[in-house]
Amino acid sequence: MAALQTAATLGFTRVGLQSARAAEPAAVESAPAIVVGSGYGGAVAALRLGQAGIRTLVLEMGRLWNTTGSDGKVFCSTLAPDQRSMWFRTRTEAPLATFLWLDLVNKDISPYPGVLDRVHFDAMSVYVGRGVGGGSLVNGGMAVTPLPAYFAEQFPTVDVNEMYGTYFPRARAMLGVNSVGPAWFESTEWYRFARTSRKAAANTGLRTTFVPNVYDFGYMEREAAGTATKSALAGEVIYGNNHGKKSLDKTYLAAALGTGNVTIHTMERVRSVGRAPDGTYVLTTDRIDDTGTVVGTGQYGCTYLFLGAGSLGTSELLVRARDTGTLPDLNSRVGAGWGTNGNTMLGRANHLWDTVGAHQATMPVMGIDDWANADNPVFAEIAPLPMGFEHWVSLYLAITKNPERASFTYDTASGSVKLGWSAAQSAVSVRMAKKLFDRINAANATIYRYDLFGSPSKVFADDFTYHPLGGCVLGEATDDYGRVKGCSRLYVTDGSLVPGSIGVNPFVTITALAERTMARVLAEDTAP
Ligand code: FAE
Repeated sequence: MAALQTAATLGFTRVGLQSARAAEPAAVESAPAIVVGSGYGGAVAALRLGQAGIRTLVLEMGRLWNTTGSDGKVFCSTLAPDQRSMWFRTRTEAPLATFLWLDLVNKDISPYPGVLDRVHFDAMSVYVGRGVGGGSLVNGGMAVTPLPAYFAEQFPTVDVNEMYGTYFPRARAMLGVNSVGPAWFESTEWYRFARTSRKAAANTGLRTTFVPNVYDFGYMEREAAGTATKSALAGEVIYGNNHGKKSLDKTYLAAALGTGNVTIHTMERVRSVGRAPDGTYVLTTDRIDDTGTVVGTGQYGCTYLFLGAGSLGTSELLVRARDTGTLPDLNSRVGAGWGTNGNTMLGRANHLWDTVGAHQATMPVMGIDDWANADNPVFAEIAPLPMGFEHWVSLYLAITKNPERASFTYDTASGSVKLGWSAAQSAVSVRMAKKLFDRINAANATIYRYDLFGSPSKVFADDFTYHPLGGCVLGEATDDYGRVKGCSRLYVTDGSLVPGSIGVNPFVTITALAERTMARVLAEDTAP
């Protein structure tokens, strides 16, 4: 695979087009195709365009994570965060705010384009990855294929057989999905926490299931044996993994650059999208430096525009474009259908004899699968809490079937895009998670932990999500293949296509849908 590099203008024609806006630079860099964002949707688009021989520029607002800091590492660990951890913050904002109600988790840091962002809206904040690879840099690597029946419920116009026969397998193969060895799982201290949660689930009569991951479990076993540098076994995850994880920069994006047709510009945030009189797309970007200062403005032109800026990024760009009139033909479903995938986090306190281990791998490999329970469908990921000491806490990220949806709207006064999600909508997820975990506590004579999420008695973290989904839902804001309605040659390939819920961790679905879109678009839309 080719090493990742960025090049300022490699492969692009600089043409002296008339600027669309007087205040902007006259020079416009043009490429046949532009991809905004380098997460799952963007990476699939870039690779398949590059393979088709189409010169493609990827614009990414975050950094390329390939240089080491003074500690010799590219990423910092979750237990000792520094400036590399979060996107322009003076203090980290980890999902677990406290431990024993003490502010032990978060640390002061200097502002820097760090790898994890927490985007705050009124009643919901959303964690996203920033950098070449998007969410793949910070996520837990859980590579879960949804149940066909639920996929079909969410995407009634998509051919399920084709998805499960072609696009899910293609996505999993490209992403490097593998599974923990069952024998090693049963014996290693690093997954004691998962076995303890499995026992509590079994005592309740609940089913658990192994969950595949993109972390290389062969590498992890070598970490445990002391023959490889520790990453998942050294507390690395939400601020990046220095080893072991097949993030997109090592899979799709490396292959995309290897085609010779793809270039990535980093630290360049697309601010607006419009159209020139000839129908080509015109993008304006802010170029930022390591202090976050805008040091320049870019203008780009393309024939084919692919939006892979994630549910938040793509929804924001399109809502703004519609409501400020730069793309007035976008329909009213742009910005709608957003949900949290029903995310709720919680902790349980185990009995003293049910230890979870001082040593915990950061990659989850097991979930409690109660999705088939029609009264209260929940899939709960058994999450690690690697504090480096025994704490008897079982942590979970519950994915509930919350039907609530919200919309993004453009606020003319501030020029910003708002999300209309309310606390009452999160309460629906909490009720469902509580119903399941009340059962688990009753069966095991255990209680919740009250000390993990800030305020004195907060049991359920209902104010953030890892799984923002929707905003440009397939078949509503777009046609059935991600072609944006009202704007020819404009495509969405990321999580904004998923209507707010998919029942499992979402990146395999996002990747497979992007593969499906690219196969169709390259066959039908880009032919000469
Ligand atoms: P994403 O990966 O978010 O990529 C969007 C990219 O666009 C980012 O690199 C942005 O910096 C960039 N961008 C945004 N706006 C602009 C702009 N205006 N101009 C230029 N660039 C822009 O989108 N999912 C799983 O399936 N399994 C897991 O175990 C899992 N764990 C997670 C843990 C954490 C802490 C987090 C935050 C997420 C987790 N997720 C997990 C969710 C998963 O990472 C997420 O669904 C995907 O990354 C979404 O993919 P997209 O392609 O939609």
